[in-house]
Amino acid sequence: MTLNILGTGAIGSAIAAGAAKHNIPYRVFSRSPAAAVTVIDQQDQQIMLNTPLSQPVKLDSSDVLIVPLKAHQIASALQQWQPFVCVHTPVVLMHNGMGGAETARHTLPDNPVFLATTRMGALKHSENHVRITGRGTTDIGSISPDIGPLTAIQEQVLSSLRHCLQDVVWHADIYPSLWHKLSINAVINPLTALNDIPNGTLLNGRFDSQIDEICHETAAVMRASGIPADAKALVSRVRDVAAATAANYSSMHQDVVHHRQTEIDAINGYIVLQAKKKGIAVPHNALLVEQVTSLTQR
Ligand code: KPL
Repeated sequence: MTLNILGTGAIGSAIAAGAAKHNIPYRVFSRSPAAAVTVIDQQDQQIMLNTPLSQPVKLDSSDVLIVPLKAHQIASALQQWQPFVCVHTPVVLMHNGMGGAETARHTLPDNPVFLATTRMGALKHSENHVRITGRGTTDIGSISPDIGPLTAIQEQVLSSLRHCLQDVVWHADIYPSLWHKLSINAVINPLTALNDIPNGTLLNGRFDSQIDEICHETAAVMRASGIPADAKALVSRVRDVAAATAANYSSMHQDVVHHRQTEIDAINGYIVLQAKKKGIAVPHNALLVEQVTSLTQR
C-alpha cells in the first residue's frame, strides 16, 4: 500500500519518516513548492523525506490518502483530491477538533474513511525540520462505527500505519476517543493561547475554576451525544496532559503567535454547536470561541 501524505506538518512528516524507515512506499504532497523535510527521530537519526509533489496524482485501491491537516483545511484538500481518488481509495483524517468526518461524508461519500487521533509528539522547528519528541498511541476507526471483524481494507490501513507509528489501536467506535481528545484540546488550547503561556502554567492554581467549568460543560455535551463522560475525570486528564507537556506551547498558542487561522471553530466551536442542538448552555466554551476569534482578528 502506498501512503500519500498531504502537507509537510509535524505529524504527516513523522508518518512519512516511519514509512521511509520501514521501506513502505510513500509520497508527500504540498500545495505550495516546498523543500524536502528532514525528520529527527528519538534516536537522533536524521531521515530525509521525499521531495513534496505539488500536484495530486491518480490513486487506486492500493493507495491510502492520509490527511493530517487542520480541520479548516480539509474541505479544500478533499475537493482538490476528489477527482484523483477511486471509490476504493481509503482516506485517513487526523486533526484536532471535529468536523472532518462531515466534510468527508459530503465530498467522498463512497470512500472508506477513517478517523484517527494521535498522542505522538512531533514538533516542526522550521519549514523543513521536524523532531519526534515522544511516542504515543494513535487511535483509529471507521467514520461509521463497525460491527463484525475488520475488512481487508481496514486491515491494510491498520498494518501500514502500525509500521509507521508503531502503537496504533483500532476502535470499532472511534468517537469516544475523538471526544476525549477534544475535551483536552478544549481546555489547554484556548487557555494557553489567550494567556500566552506554556501548557504547564495551567497547573498553577489560577485556572482551576475555569478548567472545572469548561470540563463540566463539555462532559454534559458528551453525555448528551451518547459518549459516557465525567467532568472530574476530564479535569484530571487535562491536568495529566498539561503536566506531561508542561514545557510545550499548544498548537493554538503557536497559531496565534504566527498569525495563522486557529482550530477554535473545530474545538470549542464544535462543542457550542452540539450544545445548541441538544439545548445545553455552554457559556464558558462560547466565551472562549469569541475571545480566541477576536484575538486572531486584531
Ligand atoms: O494536542 C495538543 C495541541 O497542542 O494541539 C495538546 C494535547 C494540547 C498538547 O499541546
